[in-house]
Amino acid sequence: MLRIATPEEIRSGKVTDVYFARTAEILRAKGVDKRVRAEFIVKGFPQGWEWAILAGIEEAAWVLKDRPVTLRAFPEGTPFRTFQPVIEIEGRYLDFGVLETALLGLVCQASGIATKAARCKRLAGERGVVSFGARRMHPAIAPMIERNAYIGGCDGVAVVLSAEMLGEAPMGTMPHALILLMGDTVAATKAFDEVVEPAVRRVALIDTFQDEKFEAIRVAEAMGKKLFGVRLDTPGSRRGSFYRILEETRWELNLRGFEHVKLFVSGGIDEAEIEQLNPFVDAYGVGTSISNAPVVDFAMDIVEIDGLPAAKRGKMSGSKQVHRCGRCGSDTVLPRDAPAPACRACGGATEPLLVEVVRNGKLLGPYPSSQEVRARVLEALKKPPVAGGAGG
Ligand code: PCP
Repeated sequence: MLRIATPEEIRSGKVTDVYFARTAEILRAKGVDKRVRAEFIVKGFPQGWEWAILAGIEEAAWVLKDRPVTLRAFPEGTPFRTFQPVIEIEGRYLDFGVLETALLGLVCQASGIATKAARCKRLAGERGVVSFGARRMHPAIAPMIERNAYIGGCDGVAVVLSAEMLGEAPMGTMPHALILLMGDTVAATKAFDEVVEPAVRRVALIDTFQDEKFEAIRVAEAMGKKLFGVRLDTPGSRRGSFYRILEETRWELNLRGFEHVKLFVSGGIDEAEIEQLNPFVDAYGVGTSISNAPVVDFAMDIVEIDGLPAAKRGKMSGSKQVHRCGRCGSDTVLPRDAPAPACRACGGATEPLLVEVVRNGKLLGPYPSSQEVRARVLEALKKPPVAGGAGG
């Protein structure tokens, strides 16, 4: 058996920390049934990040669907900063409190993956970034991981089911297994070319048996214009300077007229490697660093009870709205019903970011496609996301 919760078990509130279940039991026994507003904020990002990309909203909305609650959130794929209420749930506590564990899990992990993908894509620029990390995580959540990698900015995902759910073609080259079983890099590449549909780009893996430079030349000479690229997944024990290996491979290919052959690298790629290898790389396969991205540490906190401001120590009470300047990206946090302000930093017009996604259990659609969310993220990445302060 697979030790996974079903979607219905999650929606029913069974994936909950027991103290929430006991809280509901106590409140029911004592007849305490109050309306609350609860907001999600982050006090600090992992690894010194200055912003994060909000993700997991679509799934959170699905979990809340059909409960008499209202969900307001920043649009999925919006960059945000610490101490900003990016999600607010309004309803009777007994109608959603037991879902806190599941809701936090959805947005914490999704936002971490989307943010890491966005950071990698931002550094890679026009170079490709493909999600290769499903193999590091439980397969039941591969589509979730790769969906968030994709909306964060990855150009494609490797897993067949993930790609199918995104409405994209899966992306991949060839594994070492193919070359080992065919016995030779050129033989494997030719077999790939003979068997796989022509729409798939021919990218030969060139680190299996011999030196990358000589394998690249050999496969380029054998394939000519048909060869789209070569992938270097050089083992760590052989890398020495990966930068120099790439530089040399590029040089030798160019010298022989194979300028068209792209260089694709994978294995242990993270932000630092992207920055370092960019001069020679056309596309990255990024695995663990995206699929195992640090989570964004959201907390869900009550800020209003029966219409009155109420919050624990260290939290600002009351329902809020976040107004983002369309010109400079600065944010101003105000009480929910305060009029929209001009930007405090530059005087520009602001837009409210918290919008209703679920109203009284009804999903307010249509929900943007993954492609639309990804486009929003890529647009935001063109300038430093959320340039201004959090306001408040
Ligand atoms: C790639 C590489 C890494 C995988 C992808 C992701 O696999 O070897 O192990 O890398 P990361 O998690 O370090 O970012 P392949 O080269 O396709 O591996 P193999 O052919 O050996 O299965």
